[in-house]
Amino acid sequence: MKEQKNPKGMHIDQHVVDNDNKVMTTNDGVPVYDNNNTLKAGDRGPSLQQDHVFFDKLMHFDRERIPERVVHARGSGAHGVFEATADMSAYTTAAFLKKGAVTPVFTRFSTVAGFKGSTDLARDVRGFSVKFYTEEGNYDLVGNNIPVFFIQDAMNFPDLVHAVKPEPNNEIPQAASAHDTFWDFMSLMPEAAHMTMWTMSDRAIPRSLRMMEGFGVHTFKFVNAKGKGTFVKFHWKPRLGVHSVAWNEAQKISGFDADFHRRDLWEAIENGDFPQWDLGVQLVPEEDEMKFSFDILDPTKIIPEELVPVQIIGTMTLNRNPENFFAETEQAAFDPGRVVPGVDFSDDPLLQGRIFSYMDTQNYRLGGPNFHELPINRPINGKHNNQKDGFSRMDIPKGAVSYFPNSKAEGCPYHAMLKGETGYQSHKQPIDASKVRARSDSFADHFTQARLFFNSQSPEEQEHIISAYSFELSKVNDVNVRRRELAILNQVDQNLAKKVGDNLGLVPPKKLDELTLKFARQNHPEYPIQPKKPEVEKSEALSMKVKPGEGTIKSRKVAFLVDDGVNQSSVDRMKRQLEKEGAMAVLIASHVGKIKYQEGGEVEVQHSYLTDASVLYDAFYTPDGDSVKKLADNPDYLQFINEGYRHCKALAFAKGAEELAKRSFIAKDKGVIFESSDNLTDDFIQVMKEHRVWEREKPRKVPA
Ligand code: HDE
Repeated sequence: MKEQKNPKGMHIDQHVVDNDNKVMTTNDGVPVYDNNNTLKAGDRGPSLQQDHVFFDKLMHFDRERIPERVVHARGSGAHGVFEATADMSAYTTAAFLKKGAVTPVFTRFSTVAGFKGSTDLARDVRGFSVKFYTEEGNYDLVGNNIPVFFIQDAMNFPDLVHAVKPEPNNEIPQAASAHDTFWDFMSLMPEAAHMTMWTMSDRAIPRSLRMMEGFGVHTFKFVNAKGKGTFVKFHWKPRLGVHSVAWNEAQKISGFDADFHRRDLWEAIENGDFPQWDLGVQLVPEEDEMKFSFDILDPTKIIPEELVPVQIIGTMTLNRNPENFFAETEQAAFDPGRVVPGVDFSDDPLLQGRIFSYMDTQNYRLGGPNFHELPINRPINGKHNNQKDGFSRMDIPKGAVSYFPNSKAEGCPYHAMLKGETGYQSHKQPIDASKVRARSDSFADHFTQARLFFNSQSPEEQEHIISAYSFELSKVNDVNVRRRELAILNQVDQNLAKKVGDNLGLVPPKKLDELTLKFARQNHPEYPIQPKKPEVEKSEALSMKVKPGEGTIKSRKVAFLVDDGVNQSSVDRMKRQLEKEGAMAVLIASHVGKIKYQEGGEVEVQHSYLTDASVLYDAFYTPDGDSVKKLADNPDYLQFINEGYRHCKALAFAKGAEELAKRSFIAKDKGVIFESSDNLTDDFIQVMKEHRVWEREKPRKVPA
C-alpha cells in the first residue's frame, strides 16, 4: 500500500507528551523525590496533612473518569487522511471535496447500547464517525454501519435508548437488545421494522470494523457556488469488502476476546495494513425531491442504488493509531451539526434533532463549553471569535476586545460578509408552512423497504435473520410482546413470520396488534395507509453475500495448528503463500514458547489452545509432521477444527494430517482442502476470498 502521511504534521502532535529520560514531577512541575511512600510522622507513624505530593496525585486520580457517552459509549478510533478524487464543484463548494484535496481525519467506530467496557461483538448497530479537519473548519460525518434508523423523529430518541439499554430496575442485560423493553418498544413502533431487519442480519455482528460499510443515514444537502442545493446521501465502501461473523461465533468471541474489534483495528494499523474506504454519494436534484415512492427525508428509508447509483468521490485511509485512548478517542466530540461551507442539512426530522443533541451532550460529558479546544477537537485552521472564559479555557486570547462590533481591534475578528468572503451560508431554501407538531403521511409506509431488504438477501442470510429474531424474541418473557412483533414481521414477509413463529411456538397474527395500530394512528390518523408501488423489489447492494468485496484475504488470520515435531517445510510453504497474499499465519500449539521442528531447530509460538479459540481466526491449516499424533489426542485441537467447520470457514490439511479431519464432524466439501486431492494453497486462498462456505450450513448441523 502507498505510504500515506497525515498532512500538515497533524496539529495535535504538539500536545503529545514524551516522558523519555524525564524526571517525574507533580502537576506543577516540581520533581518528585519518592513515588512510593506517603509523608509520615516516623516510618510507622500516621500520614501528615502536608503531603502535597500525595494529594496532588490522589486529587487527579479521584477525578479520572468522565461520564461515558449516553449511547455509543464503547468505541475505537484512529487517525488518517481523506483524499478527494472527483470533481464535485457542480454540486458543492466544500474545499475538502475539491479533486486532489488531502484532509486529515479522525474516525471513531462504536457499538450503541453497551457501556464503555462492554463487548465489541454485541448484536448492535456500529457507529461510524469521521471528523474531517478541513481548511474551512471541522466537518463531522457522524454515521452508522446501517443506512436507516429505528425512528423517524428525534422526539422518540430518548425512549428508544431507554428501551434498548439495560432495564433500569436490575441493569440487565448489558449490550443486548434481546430483552422485553426493547421489543416492547419495537413492537409498538412499526416504523422500526426496516431497521430491525438490518440489526437482525449479520450486519450487526461485523467480522471487523475494517470490513463494514458506513452511511450518513440522513439525506443531506450539497450547495454549489451559485447557491443551488442537491440532496446527497453518503456511503463508505470498505476496500476489504463487507463481512460478518455468525451469531454463534459472536457470542463466543465475546468470551474469548471482548476487545476483538478494537484489537483488530489497532493491530492492522500497527502492521501497516491501513484500512481504506471509498466515499460514495447518491445525488438527487432538488427538483426530484418528491419523485420516489418513499420520502427522502424519512430516515427509515434508503434510496436503492438501482434508482440512484453511488458515485465514488474520495478515499479514506486510516494510518495512525492514537497515542492515548482517553485524550483522543474518548475526548473526541463528534457532532452532525458541524458542517462546512458547501454542506447543509435536509429537513429530516431526526437529523434536525441531532443538531442540538450532540453539542449539548459534549458540554456535559467534556465538562463545559471549551471542549473545542481539546487537541483532538481543534480545527486546523484555528478558531477566532469573541467567546471567552468557561471551565478549562485553554486558549489565551490577546487584547482587551472581546465584542463585535469594535473599533479598538479594527473590527476583528471580522465576519466573512464584511470583506466579501463567502463563509458558511445556509442554503436559501424557501419555506412556507404552518407550525405543527405532526408527522407527514409520506412517512407512513413502514414495511415496503423492510420487505425489499429481506427479499434482497441470499437464502443463508435470510436464515440468519430468522434465527436472530427467534433468539431475541425467545429472550423476551412477555408473550404479548412476542406476538405483537410477530404481527409486524407478518406484514413484512409471511414466510419470515411463520418460521420465527414456529421457533416461538406462536402463529403469526394476520393483522397488526390493536396497541400497535393505536400508537401508529397518533402519527397517521388513517393508518394503515396504502403504500405506493415500490420502484424495485430487490436490490443486490443490500446482500453481503452477493458482494464479497474485492476478493482479498489481506490481513486475514490463519491459524496454523501445530505442536512439537511439526514439519517445518509443510509450515513454511503455506506461510509463504499466505503472506504473499497479505494474510497472517499464526502458530498455535499446546503451549506457548518454543516448539521443535521435525527436521530439528525450534520456532517461537505465541498462542496456545489454552488461550485462543477458533472463533478468533478466519481459516485453519494443519501441517504435516510428528505433531499430527499429538493433535489427534488433543480435544482442544479437535474442538478448534470442528468449530471452524461449523462456522463455514476454510480448513486445509497437509498430506499426513488428513486423517485428523476424519476424527471430527468434518465432511469433505470445497472448503475442506486436502493436499493429496486438491490444489492445497490456491484452493485454500480461493475459499478464504469467498469468506465462508455458506453451502455448508444447510446439510450438516455440527455441534460447536
Ligand atoms: Fe447519535 N448520539 N443520536 N445517532 N450517534 C450520540 O453524542 C442522538 C443517531 C451516532 O463516536 C450522542 O457524543 C439523537 C443516528 C454516532 O462519539 C448523542 C439522535 C445516527 C455516535 C446522540 C441520534 C447516530 C452518536 C451520545 C436522534 C446515525 C457516536 C454521545 C435524533 C446517522 C459519536 C455523543 C462518537 C452519539 C444523540 C440518532 C450516530 C446523545 C438525539 C440516526 C456514530 O448526542
